[in-house]
Amino acid sequence: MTLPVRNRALTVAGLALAGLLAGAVPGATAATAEPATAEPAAAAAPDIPVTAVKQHLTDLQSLAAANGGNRAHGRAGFRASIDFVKAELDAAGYTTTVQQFTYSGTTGYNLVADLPGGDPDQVIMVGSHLDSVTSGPGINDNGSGSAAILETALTVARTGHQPSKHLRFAWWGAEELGMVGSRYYVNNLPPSARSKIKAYLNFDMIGSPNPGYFVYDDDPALEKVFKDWFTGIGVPTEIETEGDGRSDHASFKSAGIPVGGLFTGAGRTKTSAQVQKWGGTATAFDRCYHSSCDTTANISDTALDRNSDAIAHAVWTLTSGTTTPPAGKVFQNTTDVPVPDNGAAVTSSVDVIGITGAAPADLAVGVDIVHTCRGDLVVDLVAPDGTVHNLKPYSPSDSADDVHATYTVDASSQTAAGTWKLRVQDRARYDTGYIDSFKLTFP
Ligand code: DTR
Ligand code: CA
Ligand code: ZN
Ligand code: ZN
Repeated sequence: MTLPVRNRALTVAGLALAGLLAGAVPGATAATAEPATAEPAAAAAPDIPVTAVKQHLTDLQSLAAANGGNRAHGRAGFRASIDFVKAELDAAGYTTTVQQFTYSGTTGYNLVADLPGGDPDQVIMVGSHLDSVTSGPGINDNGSGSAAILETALTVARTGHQPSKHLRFAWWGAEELGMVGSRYYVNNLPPSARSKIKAYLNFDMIGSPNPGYFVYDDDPALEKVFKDWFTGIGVPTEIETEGDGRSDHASFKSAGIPVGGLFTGAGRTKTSAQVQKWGGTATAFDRCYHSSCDTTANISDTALDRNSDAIAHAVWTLTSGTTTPPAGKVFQNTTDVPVPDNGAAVTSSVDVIGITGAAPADLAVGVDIVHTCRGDLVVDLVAPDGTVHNLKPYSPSDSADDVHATYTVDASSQTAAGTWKLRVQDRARYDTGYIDSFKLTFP
């Protein structure tokens, strides 16, 4: 069935967050159908003093030392860490909740802290896992992220920052066992609460002693907030390629929530090109990863300071600005899928949850395919009920490369919730490529 399809090639800029960013970040390229309304720029975030962040690390290390040498799931050191962070936040006026779960027979905990106020229908979440491995105190992994977001939360309270959106922080349990705590949190969120979370920012290992500066590339709009900040301080960044699925942002991403974050590297070796870019040595970013030497001596103060300030910038930017709802709810799959040359069709899928009723008559279908001679390709959107919307026909005369487009599809006769698939088939020999990303944006 061929449908009227308008191919609007837009720069992919995280449409769902455009409404959050358009007025808040000067110069943000908000790729939306409507011109962004003029909004006051976000107030600049205050500096986060790295000395205060390091003091939290010292406190966490002391807690490990007093409780068997670690802060691991199920151990006394982890519960002591939860109690320590909770006490700081309670004193600062946050509404805190300790969520309990069980994993491998032992009790685990998540600490969630809400800043009173802000639009309850637009929640910006900031999280880090607080647990360590059993071999040591886990100061870079992940005291660094935990301490940085704690000091950011305390700075928000201390400065009396009143964000227009609701700000929520979380310290996860049992990440080292497979993102157990954050997955428990997301899975136990009612769909109505889940859909209110407009962004989740994850910080896991942000003070590595031989640091790289990596930005998660899962959501383009969130990626831009961080990249622009680092550009502003003259620090080059790279996209984070080691982490897909390897920290707590995966729990949120799999629920269709836009995610972003920062990372300074773990056990991998810094390349000579990266040494040229960032300094340091062509050795592991963190030679004490998951080791007993992951102590307060295993921290780059410069990296911890820069990343703490970048977190504050993102929090101020994303929670300020208009109270209008964001442009839409995005479901995206960025896993690369090779397209067999002149072969069987392949698919990339997204699970749409938290949206009831029919899909819209103007469903935005973002397609990114890297492929020489795109004319070889037939591209379809397959709805959960099997209905096929042809997005791009086989067009042998079109020898240009790649498909970077947003199609508008009338999907109003299909139900929104369910698994939607982008189906791609290469109908001619010799040119090859892969599906780079597939995105659905619901108004
Ligand atoms: N899994 C994390 C460390 C880690 C490895 N790669 C990434 C990428 C992005 C964030 C974290 C990580 C841990 O051991 O806690
Ligand atoms: Ca700072
Ligand atoms: Zn970690
Ligand atoms: Zn770890």
